[in-house]
Amino acid sequence: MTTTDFAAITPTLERQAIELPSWAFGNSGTRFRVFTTPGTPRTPQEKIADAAQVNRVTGLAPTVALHIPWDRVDDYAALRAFAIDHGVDLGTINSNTFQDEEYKFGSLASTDPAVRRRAIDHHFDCIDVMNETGSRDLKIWLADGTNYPGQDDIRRRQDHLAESLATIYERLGTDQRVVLEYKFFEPSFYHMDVPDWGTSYVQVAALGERALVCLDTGHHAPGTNIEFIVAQLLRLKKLGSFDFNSRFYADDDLIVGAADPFQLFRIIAEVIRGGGMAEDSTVAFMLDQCHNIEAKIPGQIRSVLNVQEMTARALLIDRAALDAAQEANDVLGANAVYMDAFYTDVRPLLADSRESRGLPADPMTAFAASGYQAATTEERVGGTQAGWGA
Ligand code: PSV
Ligand code: MN
Repeated sequence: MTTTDFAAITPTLERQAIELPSWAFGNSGTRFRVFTTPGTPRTPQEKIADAAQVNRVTGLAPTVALHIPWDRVDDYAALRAFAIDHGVDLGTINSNTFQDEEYKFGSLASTDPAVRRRAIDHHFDCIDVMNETGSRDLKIWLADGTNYPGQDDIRRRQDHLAESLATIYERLGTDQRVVLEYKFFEPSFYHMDVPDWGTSYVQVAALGERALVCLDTGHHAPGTNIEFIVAQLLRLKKLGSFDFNSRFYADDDLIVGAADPFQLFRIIAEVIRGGGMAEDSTVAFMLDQCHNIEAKIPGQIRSVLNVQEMTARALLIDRAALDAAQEANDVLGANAVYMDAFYTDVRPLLADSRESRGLPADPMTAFAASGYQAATTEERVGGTQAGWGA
């Protein structure tokens, strides 16, 4: 790769924005143990302050997603002002209908009309929050489903879901969108009411233009060709957003690009091919991760850098050469063009480009040297550390 090649992809790289989830800064774990970390935020403000550190050293993460009720505050306009003061803004609002007793048998798809009403009202509350935070996207992920064959009527639940979503959609402002996330299993194991992109697509297509699919990279069966789903959703103009993370086995929520950087490259290559990184693209890129054993702020810094690195590599695919090889059915030639881009080490040029924008060449080292971690550890004494679920 020449510096001229790199200069050609710089405008796209400079536009790149990856939203951080507030919950990545709280404690998290498995059903075996949630380990705590000194200095973990206790409030939404402290989570936002930590997220702002990621943006300060990378310039890649200008917004923070909130989760309601985990990030409930009395004054959301004040929370937004706090965020802006720290150099970031608030982003997607995530609803939560999976932690109340009432939702044991589902929420928006529940058989019980009172439970559906409660879940719809919760989404209305989330839209009220969006109106105060200026958020564009409402993200819905549902734990709804069943554990046993015959437990409930699968077909009827789809109808309930459609009706509930339509009620929520109607309530959105004209510049607001809803993104519906799918997940193939867990916590329901026999069936999930939104298990796959097809179901999410069918449900959002019935709502209207401002209803789109959210693709969480960790929510597929092993071996699924996720880039194919990306291509199809972009083709259908229904790819709303990404929840990036990586997995070895299930919904591991590990650092994006850690388990399989080549898969991340292939996904981003397809995003670029489908116009998802064009200047007028409305596709939102977000992390949905938890840091169970590693330090959280560096974990998020590593994550956005992984996305940036694979984006740079994918942007370097020689499209003209690839097209020519594909048209000639030159199987190995086309594959070689694709792999050449994947094997390009973009790190030195990304470091230079960071420096030219007044950012540290090495964000991981810069954060470690900043003293922020030691200062917050000393400062954040007492109170209750935030966790996945609080
Ligand atoms: C649960 O699987 C989950 O990780 C979903 O991916 C949501 O996006 C996230 O929680 C936050 O609600
Ligand atoms: Mn997710």
